[in-house]
Amino acid sequence: MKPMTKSPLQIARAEYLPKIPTSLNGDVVLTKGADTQSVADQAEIKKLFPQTYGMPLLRFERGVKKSYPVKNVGVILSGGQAPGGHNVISGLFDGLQKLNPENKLYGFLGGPSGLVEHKYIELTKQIVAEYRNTGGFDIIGSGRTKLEEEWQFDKGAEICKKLNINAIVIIGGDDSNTNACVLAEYYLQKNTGIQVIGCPKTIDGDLKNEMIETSFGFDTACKVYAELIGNIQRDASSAKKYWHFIRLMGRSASHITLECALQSQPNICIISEEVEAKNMTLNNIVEDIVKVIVNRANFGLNFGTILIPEGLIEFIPAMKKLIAELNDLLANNEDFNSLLTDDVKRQYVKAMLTAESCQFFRDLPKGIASQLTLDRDPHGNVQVSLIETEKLLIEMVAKRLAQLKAQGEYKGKFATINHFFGYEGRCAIPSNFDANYCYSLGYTAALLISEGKTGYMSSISNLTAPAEEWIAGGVPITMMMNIERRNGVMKPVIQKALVKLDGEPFLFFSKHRNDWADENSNYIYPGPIQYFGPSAVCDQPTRTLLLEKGF
Ligand code: FBP
Repeated sequence: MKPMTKSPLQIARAEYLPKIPTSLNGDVVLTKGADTQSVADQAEIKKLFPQTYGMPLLRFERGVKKSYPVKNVGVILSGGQAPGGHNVISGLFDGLQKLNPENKLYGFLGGPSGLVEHKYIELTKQIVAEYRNTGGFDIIGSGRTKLEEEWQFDKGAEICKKLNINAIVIIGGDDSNTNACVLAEYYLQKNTGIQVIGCPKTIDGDLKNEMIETSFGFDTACKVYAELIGNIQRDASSAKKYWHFIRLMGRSASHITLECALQSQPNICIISEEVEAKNMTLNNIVEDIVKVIVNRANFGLNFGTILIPEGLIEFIPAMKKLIAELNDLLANNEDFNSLLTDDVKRQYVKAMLTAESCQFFRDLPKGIASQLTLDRDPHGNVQVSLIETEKLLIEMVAKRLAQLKAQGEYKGKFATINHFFGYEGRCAIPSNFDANYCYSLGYTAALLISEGKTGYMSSISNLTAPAEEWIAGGVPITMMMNIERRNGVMKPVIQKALVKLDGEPFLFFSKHRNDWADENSNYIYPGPIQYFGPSAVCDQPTRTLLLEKGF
């Protein structure tokens, strides 16, 4: 037997032809909808974006043949990986080729810094072919450099001029698309002739609104995590000896955790947005968990699953205050950075905090306290993916159960295993949904560029219908904006979508969670993503999307 260079699935997947809306399957015509307004702070946003504010919604429909001007395009992958990024690029490449075979596509390397530092490659048919329907962002790499300063925009314009690039596509989350909008406005004001188009990416699922139904990657990542949770639940109910504390990625919003709960029906699932709304303390959360553990123990069930969103700690009021103080304290603090050991760092921090935060910091397990003082991300925020909240909860729950045992109120056994699922799903082979969605987003971006549009986000809607019935178009990015305080400064930004506590996905969950917590087994085992087979198995969108659309 020869060593393999590709798995059988990789080979089969390379041949997959993404499904696209029927309207894109031939010649198209662009129709304009109503003029738009930003979601809030209209007067301020209009003032900041005089050229791109208020543009109409756009939609592509079946039309007649038309010739399009030559366009050279540069594409950037920005931020964390999300399954389907390569298909956005394949769709963009194919769209550009179809609209005018002389069009060229360049990829800026390593994220937004590639544009500023003039690092790029030309994306050819052969290169793109290697990456069709694959996970990852390795075709050109990604990065978290923020594009927000004029000198960066000017450096970008310089390379675009040199390569004769007419448009830039930024594939990113809310922050990257905010920057795309600022860039579009700047290039228009400076008359550079460079268009900017955004594409909604992030596994976190928090870039969504009335017009953008979901961000790409959320579907695949949640399906991967839900499979793993289901497998753990089967193991838990077979071995009957462990409580599994499972932390799930998602930075601040709990969409991933909620979706995984809807798919797998764990015994306990914490939703950060609810914790904040109810003003819950860490102890309240621990008490809720303990109640379920004690009840199940009364039925002889000393096992179960608990889902924890990675952003949880930032939604607990006292922790939020502590983190805000730490963020300020650690921002460019040379003294702190020169300290050598964790112990010395903790002592230094304690001396600088307010009395209330200092007490809270002291009560935390040492490991967690140290993790809170780790390096911040480029936006100055704590890197929540590095904080092991699941271990914090295990420690606190164990303490409380020991007290109850001493009082004779708990007779069970508490053995635990902790997990963190994040990186396992970010580069997974995209599900059919994400493969089709991403390809359609890229293809639509090519159309928007060829139509001369700028400041738009590529949009595909009607996503709970079969792909053929999806609707392709463009949404002005200014429409999604409002003014928010970021790092102490009021800024125009795309509104981040948190879990809505009056939204159908959360309401469904809260209606059923008590049944999932009790002594009867209600686990669901979603199994691995299926790429080939019946549509009911292979093409289902997320439960979140289905519930939001009234299914
Ligand atoms: P994006 O918002 O850039 O898509 O990234 C999302 C995410 O996967 C979060 O869920 C997670 O907290 C973060 O990236 C981790 O980032 P990194 O891998 O850079 O540490």
